[in-house]
Amino acid sequence: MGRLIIVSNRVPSPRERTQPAGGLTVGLKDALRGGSSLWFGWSGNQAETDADPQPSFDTVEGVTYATIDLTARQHEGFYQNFSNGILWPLFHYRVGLMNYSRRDWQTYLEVNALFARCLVPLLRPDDVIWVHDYHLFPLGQALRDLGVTTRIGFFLHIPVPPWSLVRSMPGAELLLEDMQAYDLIGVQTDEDADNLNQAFRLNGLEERARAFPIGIDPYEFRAQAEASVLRDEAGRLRTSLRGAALILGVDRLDYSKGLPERFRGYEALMARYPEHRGKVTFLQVAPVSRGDVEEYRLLRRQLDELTGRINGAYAEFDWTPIRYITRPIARDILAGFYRMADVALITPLRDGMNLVAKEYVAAQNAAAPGVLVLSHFAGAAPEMDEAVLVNPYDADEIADALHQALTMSLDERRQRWTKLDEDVRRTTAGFWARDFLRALDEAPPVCPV
Ligand code: GDG
Repeated sequence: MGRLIIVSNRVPSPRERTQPAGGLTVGLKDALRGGSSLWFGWSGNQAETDADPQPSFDTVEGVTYATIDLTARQHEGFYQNFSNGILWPLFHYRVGLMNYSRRDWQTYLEVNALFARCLVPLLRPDDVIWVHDYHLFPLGQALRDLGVTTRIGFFLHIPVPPWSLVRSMPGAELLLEDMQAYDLIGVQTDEDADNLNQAFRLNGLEERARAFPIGIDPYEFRAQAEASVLRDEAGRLRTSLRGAALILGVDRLDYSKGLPERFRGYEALMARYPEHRGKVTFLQVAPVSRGDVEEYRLLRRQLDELTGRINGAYAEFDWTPIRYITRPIARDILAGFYRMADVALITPLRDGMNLVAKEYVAAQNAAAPGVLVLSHFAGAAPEMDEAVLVNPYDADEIADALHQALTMSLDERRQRWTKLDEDVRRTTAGFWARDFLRALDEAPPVCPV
């Protein structure tokens, strides 16, 4: 059997155990364990010259991690400007936030070609290649241009809007054409697959997209949550709540996560359901990401203001409605907070999947589970219709959902949670990776042997 080659922009550092494990890392853990395999991507470090970098290698538990450095110019054009400043907002339906520039498009293509040139010498003829995410749309074609004929699959972790919106980006047709180099394209939901296939069709291209919803490792997360509620930090949180119900939000500080809308929803709960004042605390953990980008600075200012306004209006001398933290919290502490939370409030305006929703379900105590309030626009929503689903743009709907969750009977909570938990345990990260790789193996090859 050939090796599995994973390519992603960032490569998880195999020796840094404290790093939070995303769905990608967890899902691939199983797939990578099988035999010898290689994970290729950017090191996170800066190269000094424009000459092609030499990959650095590190092998841990049978997996070889090969990484290359990028220059400051490449990093800025490819990663910050094109990937995060153009593709990220566009694919999250926020075309107004897209800052398009042709120069960044050129750098994006240049770095994808560089990835291909550095990867090709490491490949063997029977390898299977799996490319991840929007940073690397053109990589498959760049590899084919260098003569790679093995199977290449692609998985997109973010949503896909309809073609009428995607085409606002100059050159979108070219991206689609490049994607024809992949034997199979995985996306998170049926809606994403329909949108991408429609885009292919309207451009006279072959439909290659299928939904493979990503999952978590629920057993590992549950164990972590069970251990974590026994820690000192969980005890301190419990004591500080003084009997108040806990509503928890956990998101990277990103405009796709609907944080200002969520805070306004909580504000509407305070205003319209005064019986909850003093009896509930909303804890929002939102570690700062991409802090050097203007849109993210604005978002942070908006949240600072909203938190101040809501706390100023409703706090008592011995109670604060919102606790808002912009630093990350270690995973083995956070897992216990999930288990303690009576309600998880997860209301992205758009999200590829949203693993926090699945982690919350996995962390619950079966005897007294909490309630998941989830946005219709999370990729997780179609699978999780036992959650209380909300339109995140409607503050009053969020308030009603919170009231419903806070007053829900134990019977109903258990019924809803049992179904959610069954699903989370069935569609794990390991299942996702195996399912995709099997489909890739069976897909009609772009380069028949
Ligand atoms: C992309 C797509 C898709 C968050 N805060 C802390 C922390 N986290 C952890 C969570 C969870 C992960 O980060 C976030 O996962 P998401 O799925 O919510 O979001 P993205 O990072 O945007 O990921 C997304 C995903 O890819 C997989 O395909 O679901 O839609 O955007 O695991 O627990 N972890 C720690 N401290 C924090 O403060 N330790």
